[in-house]
Amino acid sequence: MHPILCGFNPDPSICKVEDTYYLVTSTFEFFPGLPIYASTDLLTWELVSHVVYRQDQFSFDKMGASRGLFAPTIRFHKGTFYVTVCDVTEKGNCMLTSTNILGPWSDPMPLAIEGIDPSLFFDDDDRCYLTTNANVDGRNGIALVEIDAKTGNFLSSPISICAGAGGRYPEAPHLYKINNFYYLLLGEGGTEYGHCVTLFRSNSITGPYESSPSNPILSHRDKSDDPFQCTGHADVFQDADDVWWAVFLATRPLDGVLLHNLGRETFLSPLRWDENGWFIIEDRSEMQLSEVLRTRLPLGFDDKRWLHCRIPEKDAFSSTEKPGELRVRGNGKRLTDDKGNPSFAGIRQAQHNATFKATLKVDDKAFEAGLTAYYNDQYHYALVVDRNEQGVVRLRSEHCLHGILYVVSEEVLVLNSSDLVLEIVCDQHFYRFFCMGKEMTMGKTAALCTEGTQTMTFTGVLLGLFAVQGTVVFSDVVYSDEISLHQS
Ligand code: 6LW
Repeated sequence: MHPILCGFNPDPSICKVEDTYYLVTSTFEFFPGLPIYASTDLLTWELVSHVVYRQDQFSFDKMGASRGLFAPTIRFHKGTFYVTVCDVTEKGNCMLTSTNILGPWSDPMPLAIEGIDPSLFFDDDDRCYLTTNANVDGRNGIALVEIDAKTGNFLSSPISICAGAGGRYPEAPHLYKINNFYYLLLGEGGTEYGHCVTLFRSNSITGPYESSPSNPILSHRDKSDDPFQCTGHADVFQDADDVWWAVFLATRPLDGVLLHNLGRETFLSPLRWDENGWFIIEDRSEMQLSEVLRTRLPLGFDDKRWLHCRIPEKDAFSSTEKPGELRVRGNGKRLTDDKGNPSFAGIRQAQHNATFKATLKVDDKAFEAGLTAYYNDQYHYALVVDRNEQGVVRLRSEHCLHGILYVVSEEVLVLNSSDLVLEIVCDQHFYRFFCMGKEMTMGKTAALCTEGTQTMTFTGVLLGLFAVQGTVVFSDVVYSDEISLHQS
């Protein structure tokens, strides 16, 4: 197994159309939502579009940290792409469709059942079934219901088909029909260190489902020394040579400690079938990375990888006449806001060793703007440049931990140039912030890890830029990362 989408890319789901694989992952409160990655070789992935890119598809404004859009599933049937997802903040389970992977995507159509992780399965007779984690008649587990694929309307009553193999939170159900068996794949054990993948099968879609003798068919819950942890939430598929694979999520914790800051990432591993028609997910941890996984590119502002916290105000980000320059307008909203739309844009931190650099132009108007290592509104570090009405420019280091904002340092800047080069350098131990090559502050990497957050969170660190007040121009933005040797 090895990562194919590094950094915050959890809950992968995949489908193949002709020669191309399409993969979607969860994005929670971040916008645009539900990225679609495309590949023809399973190693090289390009972010080609997003399922959620319009203001009117979901109400992002009230999506708190790690709420919003959970666990999409992508399927293709007879010319149409279907993405099912749960908006845990407002709309619940719903479905979006498009005949073109690049869109336009429909508005969400409601799927009238509570629970999370909705997934579609099209049977040989074209009937469409929804499976989801749900509580039906007091039985918690996986529910099945036939739906009208055009509208999402239910054509039957939901029934409970599986309670899992004994782990807590049976979820992430995916149904497949292979050699006349219906196979049901689940995530169980919670998305943390007890996470696993389990498998069931039946001759009939409605069950009874028999548990695989090999369950769990993938788990690192007893492998605390493995560099990859929390393996679970899988989707399986067949490649052009009829070889079966799984995509699933896993984490890469910091060296020697079960803490992870990069979020849950997407991994790939082949299936191994046995003579009784059961499969497991091959479990050999390796870092097989193509060069393209590593990013050392200056970032254009039309790069699809930029993420915002909720939907930014119209015109918060605009290009200037000069290529490579971005104008960012602050609206008074801060990185600490748990609602609304701070003027923030970030890139997934994809490796433990990474840098993010940008030049901020200090002109003669008041503003407040800077760079941030942002886990969420309650956990982030920032280097803030603040110019007041009198023209005094201050440089401030902020640490926000457990929702408490500390100003760690503040000093008046004597400017030799109007172009301030700001940089974040990350490793396993620290996020270090630099201004014109001088180190200004550092924060512990361990403090921006999922395990330390006081509410349950599911995301990963983004490295980015922001403006709070005034309008500023950023240029020469570069993100780069490096694989540490022990994993190559
Ligand atoms: C998602 C569930 C899970 O809904 O985590 O690991 C939840 N699995 O399937 C949030 O990503």
